Amino acid sequence: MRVFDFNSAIVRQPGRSVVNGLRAIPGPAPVFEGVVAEHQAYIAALRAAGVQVTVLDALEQFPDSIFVEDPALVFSEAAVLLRPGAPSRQGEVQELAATLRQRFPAVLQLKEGYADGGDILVTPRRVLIGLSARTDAVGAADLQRLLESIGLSSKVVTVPRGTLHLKTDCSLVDEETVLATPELAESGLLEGFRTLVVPADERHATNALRVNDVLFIRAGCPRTLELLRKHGSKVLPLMASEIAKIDAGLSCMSLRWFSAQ
Ligand code: CIR
Repeated sequence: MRVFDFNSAIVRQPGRSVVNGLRAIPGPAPVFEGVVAEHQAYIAALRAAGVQVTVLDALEQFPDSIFVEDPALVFSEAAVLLRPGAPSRQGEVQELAATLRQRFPAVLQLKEGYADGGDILVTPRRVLIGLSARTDAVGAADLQRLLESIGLSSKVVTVPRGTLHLKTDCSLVDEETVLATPELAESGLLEGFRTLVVPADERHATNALRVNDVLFIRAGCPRTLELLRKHGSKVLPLMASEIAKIDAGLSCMSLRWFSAQ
């Protein structure tokens, strides 16, 4: 089974508070109805790709809770409750716990430090854990220990300064290939992978999402689309301009896994 073979996913409806989601640089707030439209199209794309999607209710008290990828990490054999680095997001973990306990044979829990799911890139060889403003060395070490307990090897890398998450700057395209920003491609961090480098003016295209045979990418990135098509990827452009106003992309809106049950 490939690391991007999925038949199950969890997403969470955006609350009206999503317009107050965290962002690194001040700017216009997203329009709620626009976020809802992007989210609905995303769910439809997951379903069309063959994934059964569980849609959780909105949580108004957590503006960023639509980004379910950050408080947890899931594999077929276990889920891991993480410790998000942003104080306003830490309560999202408990809001996911019961749903994960119903669906996974084991639910592990990060005990110390901080780690966001956006900093974790699962590749066929190993799991890459990015150190960032949200994931620290203590959290990364604790996560490595938990991953080892379920038979997964991992490597800790350092995300370029100013990048929110590791996966803000890269995504797995296929078993051997990663889509990356010029800086990440040059950093040596993706050693062993073929890199497809997005043009500098389309760097927001790097947070793509491979689901079974389809690669979801940000709409409005024509040169990246061409690059990926030339590479042989089956690409599905999806709108993400509203969620991008709160620093989000395509991977962050779901937790995905292959359930043998
Ligand atoms: C945050 O800053 O936490 C949210 N506004 C965006 C989270 C995006 N998550 C992700 O890419 N995994």
